[in-house]
Amino acid sequence: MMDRLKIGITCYPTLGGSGVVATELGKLLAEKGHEVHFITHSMPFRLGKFDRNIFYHEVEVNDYYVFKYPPYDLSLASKLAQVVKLEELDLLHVHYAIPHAVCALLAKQMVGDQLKVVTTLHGTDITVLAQDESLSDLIRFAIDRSDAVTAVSGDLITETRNLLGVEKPIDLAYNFVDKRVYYPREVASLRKEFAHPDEKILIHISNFRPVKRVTDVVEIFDKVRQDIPARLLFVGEGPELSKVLCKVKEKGLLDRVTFCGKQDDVAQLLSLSDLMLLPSEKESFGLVALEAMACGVPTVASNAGGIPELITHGETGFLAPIGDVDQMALYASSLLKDEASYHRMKEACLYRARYTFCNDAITRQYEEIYYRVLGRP
Ligand code: U5P
Repeated sequence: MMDRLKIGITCYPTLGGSGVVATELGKLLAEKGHEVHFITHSMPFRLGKFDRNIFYHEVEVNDYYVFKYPPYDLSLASKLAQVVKLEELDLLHVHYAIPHAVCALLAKQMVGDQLKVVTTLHGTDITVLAQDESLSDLIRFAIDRSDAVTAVSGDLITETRNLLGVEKPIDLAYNFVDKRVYYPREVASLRKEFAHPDEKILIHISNFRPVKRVTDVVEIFDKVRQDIPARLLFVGEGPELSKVLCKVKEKGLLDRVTFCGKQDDVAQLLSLSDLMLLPSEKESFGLVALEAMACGVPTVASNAGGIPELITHGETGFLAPIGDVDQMALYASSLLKDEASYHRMKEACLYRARYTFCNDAITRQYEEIYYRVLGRP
């Protein structure tokens, strides 16, 4: 008989890999019969349909004039403590060391030690903030005091150790995709709206932050389309969008590139694509490449951060040094021209996504961590 847990989840529920994975994990845990309470500043965008095991508690941040800055962290800590007491939660699973783990630790002090805190590191807080001396002690504190810490790639664990000198054991729990959502969809007629049958479709999905190097995507595409008939889809929005648009115009590619903006059902767009481009400067996991993989779409990426743990060079995609757009373009065109290799790679993608990054196995891994910290093996 399963020991039903009452779990609180805090994440940034907006676009981005961490919010998506935290929400999906919560949904899967609820499906398994656990009671899941999302405690966030807005409704997680992929929460979807009603489930009697899922609850949502909104963190309201009041902007009183005595505060120079709205105190999100304090409002969150106080809401966490309230919900833990009211709903008798067993544990809080928080995404990001700061601010979320720090807030959860404060809530733990308020309600008592029986509350356990599991913290998942997604990258940004470690790679960006740990280099800021003023915050590194606080991040180290959040990690050391959490009852368990997980990270989404081996590379992120190494980086956390190197940058912060953390010795505490960190569990590796890869990101995952729900195989009922991410699979090759039947999109033949939709595909016709984007490209002619003889054209290949390349896709890039991101938040268009500088770290994604989206202008490299344009460079790579420009080289590829000089070799083979091709089109490019951009999905998502963010600060670099106007720069990217300028580059597309400058290269005379406007009629070959479609900007789809933010999209909810990316599995559809992935299914009609032939290749994903992810030339990031830094990537602790690269969730979009896994989503592509699960739809049978290989990725040409940079070899940054955790990407090599996800994409096996020559098997499920190709990797090149950051900024090496020539090499990435070469890999992309040669793969797209070689039908037999492409087919092999597609099959390898489907297999790897299904068996290595399977939602069932990774959800079970998190459950084991929860039972471990609660002393209920
Ligand atoms: N995403 C969307 N729609 C968009 C842009 C991104 O759903 O328009 C999702 C991706 O599918 C992925 C996450 O799940 O946001 C970004 O992941 P990452 O870039 O943090 O790896």
